[in-house]
Amino acid sequence: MAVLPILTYPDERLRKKAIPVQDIHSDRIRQLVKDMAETMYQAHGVGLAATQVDVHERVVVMDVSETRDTLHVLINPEIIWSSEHMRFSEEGCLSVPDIYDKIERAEEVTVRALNEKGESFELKASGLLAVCIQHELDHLQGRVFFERLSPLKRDRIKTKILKTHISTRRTDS
Ligand code: K1U
Ligand code: ZN
Repeated sequence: MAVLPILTYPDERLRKKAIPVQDIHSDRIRQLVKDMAETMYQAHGVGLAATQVDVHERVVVMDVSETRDTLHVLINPEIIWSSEHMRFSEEGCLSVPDIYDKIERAEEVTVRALNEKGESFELKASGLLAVCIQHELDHLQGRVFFERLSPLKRDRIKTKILKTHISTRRTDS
């Protein structure tokens, strides 16, 4: 297994739209899932989308358990139902370090996906798991969480990140 480098905003590769996995039973996908899980656990995240490790196929791993022993693997996930009821909750992102804000999302969702064995399953989620599913599926669409904020808030965050990005690049050279 390997810990993979996580892309950070404003890397343009985070904007790429992921395509469905075709070769679900391949060693490549089996290894990708293992490496993504290791990367997520090592980064202390509750989720990770393949986009974040520069693989533009529809693969997500998640574990919102306190004991860190309940891994969910979602291949070719699609949200098939969202509650009308919305809820704000605090989000962060491994690809957008040090930025946190309250994002409004559906309180409950049902996702349909394939597991590592290629079997189809449905998962109805609420709470942190529902937030995580929506956050990760946004990544697969090339979207990061703060782009769901108002244009004013989004621009403030972008400016803050770009300032840090430019000053870090200056001190690197
Ligand atoms: O995709 C990512 O960048 C991972 C991200 C997913 C996330 C899920 C739900 C809410 C916010 C973000 C994280 O894992 S952020 C870090 C984290 O460990 C965490 C976030 C919320 C609650 C508990 C932990
Ligand atoms: Zn994220």
